[in-house]
Amino acid sequence: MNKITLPGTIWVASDMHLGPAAPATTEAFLSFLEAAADEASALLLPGDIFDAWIGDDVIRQPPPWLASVLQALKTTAAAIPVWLGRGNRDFLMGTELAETVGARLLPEPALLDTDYGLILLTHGDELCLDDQAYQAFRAMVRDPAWQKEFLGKSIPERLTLAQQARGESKAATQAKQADIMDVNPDAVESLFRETGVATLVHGHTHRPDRHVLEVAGKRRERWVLPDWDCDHARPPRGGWLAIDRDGMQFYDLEVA
Ligand code: LP5
Ligand code: MN
Repeated sequence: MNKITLPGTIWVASDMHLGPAAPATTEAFLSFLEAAADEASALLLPGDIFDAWIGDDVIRQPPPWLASVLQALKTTAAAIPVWLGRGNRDFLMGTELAETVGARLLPEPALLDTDYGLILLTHGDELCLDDQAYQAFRAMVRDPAWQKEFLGKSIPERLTLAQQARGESKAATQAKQADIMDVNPDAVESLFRETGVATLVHGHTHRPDRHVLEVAGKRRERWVLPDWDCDHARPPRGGWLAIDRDGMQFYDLEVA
C-alpha cells in the first residue's frame, strides 16, 4: 500500500453532510477551512463531506451554497495539501472535483505516514458488514456499470433519485437495530492484521470515540470521527481530529 507522507499537524474531519438544507453547518465548515489553512499542515476529509454527491458535473454550474464551499476548498488547498475521501453519500466524488479545487483523492483505505507514526484512514462504511442491506446497496452503487448509467441521467433526474435514496435510507436506518450499524469487530481486526498498523481512524458511524484493543498481541487504537450538525442538533455538534508528533486529539467545533 502506498504511503502518504504528512509531516507536521494534520487535521481530519468527516461527515459534514453539506447541502442546501444545512446552511449553518456549511458556515461552520467554511470557518473550519480557514482555520485549517492557518493552523494545519494538511487537511484530510475522509468522506460524507456532502449530504449527496450526484456527480462532479454539478460544479460546472454550482448552486450558491456549493460555490462557496468550492471556493473555500480552493483557498485552503492553495495554502496546504487537502485530501478528499469518498463516503457512502459522496462516493461519486471524482477527479474533476478534486482538480477544480486543487485537492487530491484519498485511496481507500489510505495509509498515512505521520509524525506520530503510521495511521490507516478510511470512511468506515465498508467495515459495517453486519448491515447486509447496506452492503448490498454499496456493492450496487460502487459498480462502474451502475455509476456510468447513473451519471448518464440528467442532473434533475439524479437529484430526484438521490432524494429518494436519502428518504429510503432514513426510513431504513430508523428500523434497523443500532448495533448492526456499527463496525464489525472481525472486519476491524482483519484490517489491523493485514496492514500491521497500530492506529485506525474512520468516520461514518457518528459515534465519536477512541477504542483501545489488542490484535495479534499488539495494542491498537480505533478513533471514530464525529458527524457535524449545526442546523438541527441542539447544541450544534461537530469536530475534528488533530494529529502531530505528540499524539492525537479531538477538538469540538466552537459554534454559538
Ligand atoms: O447515509 P445514512 O447515514 O442515512 O445511512 C447510511 C446507509 N445509507 C446509505 C444511502 C445514502 O444515504 C443515500 C444517499 C446517496 C446519495 C448519492 C448519490 C445518489 C445515489 C442514488 C441511488 C439510487 O448509504 C444506510 C446504513 C447506515 O449508513 C449505517 O451504516 O444503514 O444503509 C441503508 O439505509 C441501505 C438500506 O438498508 C437499503 C437501500 C436503501 C436505498 C435504496 C435506494 C432506492 C433509490 C430509489 C430509486 C427509485
Ligand atoms: Mn457515512
